[in-house]
This record gives sequence, C-alpha cells and structure tokens, in this order.
Amino acid sequence: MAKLREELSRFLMRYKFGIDEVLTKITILQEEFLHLHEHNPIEHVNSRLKSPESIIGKIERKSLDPSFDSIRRSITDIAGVRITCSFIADAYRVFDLLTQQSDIRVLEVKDYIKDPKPNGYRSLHAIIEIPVFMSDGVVPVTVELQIRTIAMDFWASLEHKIYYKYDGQVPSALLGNLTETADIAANLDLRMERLHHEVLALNSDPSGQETRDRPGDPKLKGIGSSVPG
Ligand code: 0O2
Repeated sequence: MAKLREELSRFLMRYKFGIDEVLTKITILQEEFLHLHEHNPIEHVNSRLKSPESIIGKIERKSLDPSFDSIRRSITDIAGVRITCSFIADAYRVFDLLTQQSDIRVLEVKDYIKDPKPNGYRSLHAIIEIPVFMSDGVVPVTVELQIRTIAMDFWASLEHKIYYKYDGQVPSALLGNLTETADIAANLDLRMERLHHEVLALNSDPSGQETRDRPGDPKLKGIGSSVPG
C-alpha cells in the first residue's frame, strides 16, 4: 500500500510540474503584454490537479484498466489550466501564442466557441503535451487547456453549480433558461468586443471619423451580424 501511494504521488507530481510549465509560459506572456502592449488579453488564470478520488471515479465511469499506463493514455485532464480572457479574439490569440511554441504538441482541439454544446456551453479546449525535465529524464505530460471569455466563464460556473445542485437531473425549464442565458452571454461578448474595437479606432484616430469595426477581423466575421446596435 505504501509503495502504491508513493507511485501515485510520483505519477501525479509530473502533472503538477506540467501545470507549472504551462503557468510559467502564461506568466511570461502576461508580463510581456503588460510591458509592451496596451491591451493584456489575459484576465485571470486557474489551474487544478485532478484528485485521486476523481481519477478513480473516471476510471470506473469509463471502465478503464486501472494501470498507470492506461490512466496516462486515457485520462487527459489530470492537469487542467483555465485561462479567462476579455474578448473572443483574445481567446484565439492566447491559444495561438501558446500552441505555436515549439515545445508544445497539440493532441486535440475542441472549439466550443465556434460550435457551442447544445446546452450553450462555450469554451476553446485543447489537450496539449509539454515536456517536463525530471531527475531521471524528460517526460511528456498532457495538460488540458480551457480558454474562454469572462462571460463564458461566468455562465459555465453557474451551470456547473446548478448541475451539481440537481445531481445532473436539472428541470427542463431551468435547462431552457440556461441555454437562453448562454446565448445572451454570447451576444454580450460580441457587443463588448465591438465596443472595444470602436474605442481602439477612436484612440488611433481622435477625430472619431473611423469608428467602424475592423472589416477583416476573422473572429468577428459572420457572428456579429445579428448583434443589434
Ligand atoms: P471538471 O471538474 O471541470 O474537470 P472527458 O470526459 O473529460 O474526457 P469530454 O466531455 O469529451 O470528456 O471533454 P470536454 O468536452 O473537453 O469537457 C471537459 C471539461 O470541460 C469538463 O471537465 C468541464 O470542465 C468543461 N465542460 C464541458 N462541458 C461543459 C458544460 O456543459 N458545462 C460546464 N460548466 N463545463 C463543461 P469535467 O471533467 O466535466 O469537470
């Protein structure tokens, strides 16, 4: 039992170091943005290491072989980092800045901003692999990245609380309300981003003559057309 505990804590330690590596990269980006650019795309960052109980729960739910090898291959969210950004374009920018780094390997991307879940959940997810240098060699560690806006994060944390309060059996009226609220939050994101661009344009042209959206902004294309104002 003592040996198993020791092995488990060594196994989880790698994931903690994987989180540390990703957080260092994010801190560097944040500090660089603070010094060199007017706008910092990152609002806040959270990280979490999955607890042994939660890992065991997932092994049971997914009927996985309980060996470390199988857990490493099948459970990709033992290490999780969530980055909250001000705007949708910032979420994609931070995603690119991180995933284009040469020591990061992207294993999977799920873009729930472009394709929201049926309940309205929006977020940009990626499973990445990052090298961790241990005393006995280098180990690739998988980390789940979740990148989203403040509005998406606000909605997801409320939905999460409601889901747990009702133990997954959320009344359908409440579910409908949640999905509607997710659409309102998405609309808020678009309007806030549009406002932000208008202020930027005003700053670059104080005469105020060029206050339209940037026509070529790919992240706003199409999705802004239904926004009133
Ligand atoms: P926790 O406690 O946040 O870690 P998986 O079972 O993880 O392999 P899945 O569902 O294919 O499978 O992964 P996906 O879609 O990338 O979602 C993983 C995580 O995204 C979840 O982790 C949540 O954190 C978040 N998430 C996904 N869908 C929703 C949603 O509808 N509402 C909210 N609030 N969060 C969501 P965990 O393990 O569920 O929880």
